[in-house]
Amino acid sequence: MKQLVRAFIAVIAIALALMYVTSVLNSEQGYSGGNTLTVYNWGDYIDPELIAEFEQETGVKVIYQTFDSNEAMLTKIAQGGTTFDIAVPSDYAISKMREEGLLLPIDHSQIPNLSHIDPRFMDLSFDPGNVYSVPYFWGTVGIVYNPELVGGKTFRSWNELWDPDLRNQILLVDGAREVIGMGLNSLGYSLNDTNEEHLQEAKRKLERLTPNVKALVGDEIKMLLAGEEAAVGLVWSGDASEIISENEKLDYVVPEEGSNVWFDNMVIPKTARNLPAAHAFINFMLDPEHAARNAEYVGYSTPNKDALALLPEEISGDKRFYPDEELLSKLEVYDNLGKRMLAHYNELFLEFKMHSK
Ligand code: SPD
Repeated sequence: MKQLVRAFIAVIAIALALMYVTSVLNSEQGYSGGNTLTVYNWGDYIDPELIAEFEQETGVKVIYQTFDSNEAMLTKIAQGGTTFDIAVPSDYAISKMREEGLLLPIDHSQIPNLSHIDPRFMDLSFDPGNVYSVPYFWGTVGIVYNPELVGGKTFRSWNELWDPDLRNQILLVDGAREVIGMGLNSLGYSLNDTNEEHLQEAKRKLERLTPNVKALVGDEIKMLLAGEEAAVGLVWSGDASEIISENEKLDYVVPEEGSNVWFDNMVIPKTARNLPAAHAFINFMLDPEHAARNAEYVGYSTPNKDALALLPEEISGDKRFYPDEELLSKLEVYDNLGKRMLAHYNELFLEFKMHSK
């Protein structure tokens, strides 16, 4: 019995010694949350080799989870019980998270690579001074189409989506702001409109689009359009760029009535456990060589001016995905419309989805 007790004490002593050594090593590296970093990002939105390189360089193990809409991400972080160190919300969602106290300030002194970001993408209205967020990717919302499947037709206006010849030919990105915004823009209203009559008018107009809607989809939209399963899509520009690189017959246009310009930024949620690793990850992703590889891999537009300079001219010079100031000045950023109005947009979108089934 005594032997058993001695053996038990020895095991406990070894375990405690190991825990002590690990904690000393971790604190020397400054990683108070253990040697892990939990990243919460959109699906298909990072080159996985960069994650592996970050792990190798820092010794930090990355736990990677994905979401498919700002709304899903917001709900998950707000309800608690998560330990995300990094998340990648869009503009209006960043503003909402700031307002709800869900973000931690970013220590700029730990992000020297911030100097590579084009000043045009800094200090935007959803996060003045970039206190809580750092640019990751940006883009527009528009129409991707396959001229061969629509009799050689090209698109200039949102209203062309209502053409009866497009019956069951349109795929829509499964996003409340994108779909309701498109409905509002097609009527000449702002995609941030909160006038109830305008919203009901957009709702009725969108209901008339349903015979043309084949489905509302997530990341599969790229595979379906490149594979010619549908002729037309309402998409984010980065997805259009990826689709076109798979199938060069397709083209992308931002409609003349106006559309959305959006910004996805990295943030550190209140749930973070490993602040040094979170800052190290942001800085790593902002390194121009890493940011350029990431942009080439995912197909989205980089806000990193020194990464842009490393990209082939066929990417950096493509006005469809790096639009000029003239087009940008006609586009709107989604506003944070406040809790009640955002919930109303989501309701209208859900009703539209029910109608589309
Ligand atoms: N598959 C990556 C999708 C990222 C899209 N972010 C755009 C959000 C616009 N509000």
